[in-house]
Amino acid sequence: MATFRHICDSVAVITLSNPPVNALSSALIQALQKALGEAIRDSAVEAIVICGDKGKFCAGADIREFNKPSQKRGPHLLLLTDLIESNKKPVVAAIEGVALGGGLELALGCHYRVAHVQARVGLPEVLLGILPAASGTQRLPRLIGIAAALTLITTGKYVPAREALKLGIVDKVVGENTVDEAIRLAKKVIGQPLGSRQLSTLPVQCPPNVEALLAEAMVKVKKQFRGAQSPQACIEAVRAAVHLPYTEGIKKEQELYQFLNATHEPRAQQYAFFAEREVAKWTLPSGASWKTVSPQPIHTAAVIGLGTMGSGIVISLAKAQIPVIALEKDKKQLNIGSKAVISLLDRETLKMKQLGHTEATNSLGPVRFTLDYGELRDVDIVIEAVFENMILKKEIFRHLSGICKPEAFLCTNTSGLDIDEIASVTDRPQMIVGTHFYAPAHIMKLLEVVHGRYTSSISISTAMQLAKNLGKIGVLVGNCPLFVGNRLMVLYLQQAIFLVEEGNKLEEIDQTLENFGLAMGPFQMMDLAGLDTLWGCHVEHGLARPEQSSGISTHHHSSKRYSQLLGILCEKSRFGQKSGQGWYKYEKPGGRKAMSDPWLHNFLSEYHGVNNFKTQKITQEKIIEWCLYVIINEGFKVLEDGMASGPEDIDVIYNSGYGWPKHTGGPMYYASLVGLPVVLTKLEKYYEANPDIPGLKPSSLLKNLAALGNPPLKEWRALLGSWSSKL
Ligand code: 3H9
Repeated sequence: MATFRHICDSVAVITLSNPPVNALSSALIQALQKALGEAIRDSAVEAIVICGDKGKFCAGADIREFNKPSQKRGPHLLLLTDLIESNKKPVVAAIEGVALGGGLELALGCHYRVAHVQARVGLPEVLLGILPAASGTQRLPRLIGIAAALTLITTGKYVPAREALKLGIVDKVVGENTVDEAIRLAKKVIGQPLGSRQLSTLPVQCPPNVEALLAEAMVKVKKQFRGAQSPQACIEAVRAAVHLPYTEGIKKEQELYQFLNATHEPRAQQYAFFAEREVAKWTLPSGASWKTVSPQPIHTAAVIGLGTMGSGIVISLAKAQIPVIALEKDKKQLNIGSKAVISLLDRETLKMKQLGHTEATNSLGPVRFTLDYGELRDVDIVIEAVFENMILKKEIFRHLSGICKPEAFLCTNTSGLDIDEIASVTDRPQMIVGTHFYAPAHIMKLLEVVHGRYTSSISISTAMQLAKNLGKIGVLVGNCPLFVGNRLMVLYLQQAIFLVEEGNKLEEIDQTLENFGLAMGPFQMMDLAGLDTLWGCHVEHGLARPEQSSGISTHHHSSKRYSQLLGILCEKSRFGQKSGQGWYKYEKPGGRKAMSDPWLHNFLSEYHGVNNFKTQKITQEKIIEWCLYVIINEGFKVLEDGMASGPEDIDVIYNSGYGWPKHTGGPMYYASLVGLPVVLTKLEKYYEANPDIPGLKPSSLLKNLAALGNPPLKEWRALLGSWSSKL
């Protein structure tokens, strides 16, 4: 790992080299400082170009070093950016691949920036619980203005080169030979004054309403990243750029950085970052793993069923340039489905064009609609996305067995049905995989890849690679009822319903959990998912009784507590957003804006009276424990059952599929943050008072780990040798 320099005429080229992404480790910063010093001192050198090895400029500070004590981290990148900027010889950044975080800050210290057309730039520090602390919050606003800088710094958005050019972040975009072009530019500007290129010396161009702009940004981030501190700190740092000279602004930036570092957020977010990458490194008990088993190429695909899920899956495949055949059962459904797909494709094409992807012109190319199963004969993969009904799914898979080529993988998008039962009717059980997409499937990042008893390692490898190709995070889980995500979720939703039965206001429950950081409270989430779908799921998985009897107390069976509320609301045609009323009311069927519904409140007070429920209003703190600790507890049970490889898998599922706040790391990380003994004690207390709710019964794994104190999450697996994945 080093930087090296060579002289091309009078230009020194310094190459950052630290595979795989040229992250700025302390060693690399040190080497860069040394190479710069040499180039500055060398009288034969009149200009300098900084580029990255292997087509990647730099992905920023080395995140793996963040937990090192700061005095051991070597020279600070901030000083280096000042050294570059104050240098009398022009310095040009040649940006290929990425210039992210500290990588972009380094480039902003340079006098000029040339980018390859496919490069992306951004300041994603906020997504790691910190802020750009090598002058990014001070230099970027001076370069592109307050409004654009605020957006980039508070969202962590990656900007493609063409957009970066429009914003003024880079000076030139080239289709090839980025380094050569940077050398050309460097030669051209030798001897020219650099004053206007030294960003730290420039004034910040402020619109007259700058305070209103900052206040608006604050309101937005408080809503969007509820409970997270780094977006707010980012805004404070930009405010400093507005009101203070550069050196004072830098002091404020450093102060805010230290403040954030003293909170749990950076460690939680950085854990979440690495967890996302860890889950791709799957291993099966047989020893087969991502390293040893190659995926089969997927050149063509088919999707069966063009409802909400199927349409989204078609779009996902089309976006990944995989030609797809979309099949429906009859003309009417095909007509409805194809219209939905075409309108989604048009929207995606427009979005891509706005992002500067000119090649996204013929978005309809890869999709073909059909009623004829015969057309699926030669596809490499079929993804079934029909209604959640085992008989129907078996019929389809039996049919596919007879039609598809023997090498075709057959996947089901079931959200919880038994993969083995589906596989049992096929001629190739080893090639049956669960691919559980999340709605809307073309947007949500998560893909649960479900491993059935017969699924081969090649099938797993192929499905995991497909997830990657679709730009998703594939998480491998076992074939248990509802798999992992929904297995935990139904218990959480049930807890929330129990609270309403005890007289707590559903709006308060939603608000409390949203304040904790969840993207949506449980009742709004249920309305979005559809109460009829959830009711069916609750009945199917033993969380409710199938028989319905409005108003009559049927909330216990075999000493297990149930709630029939979902079913009662469905009886009254309150299915959630789609029917315009559910737990909330909406402006129209399909509306999104949830409004408190007086009818529901009257109904609930009658319901309490008839059923004689004991009223138990609880505090916000208890709402959080009561609802979230069942997720954690069931997470431990999933690990105990070997249905997920590790706590990271559960956290990634929740962060990317259920709107869990990443600044707490995920439910399992959050448990270690609260302390396992604390979580255990609370669960024991709640279970003692509610022995009729099995979800509250502490898992043995949690008990064993809590008995060891609060061991770091990374050590859980080693501490409990007997716990092993049954994937
Ligand atoms: C920062 O810069 C702070 C500054 O303001 C200074 C403050 C003082 N460090 O994602 P991939 C690893 S904060 C260390 O699978 P892709 C990653 O773990 C930093 N390692 O590939 C993985 O390792 P492994 C701000 C890093 O092609 C491998 O590289 N920067 C870093 O899909 C490949 O990664 C960011 O937040 C890093 N900075 O995507 C950028 N980045 O093979 C974060 C990656 O062992 N990174 N690795 O699993 C990314 O967004 C993506 O990794 C990137 C590549 C787009 C670069």
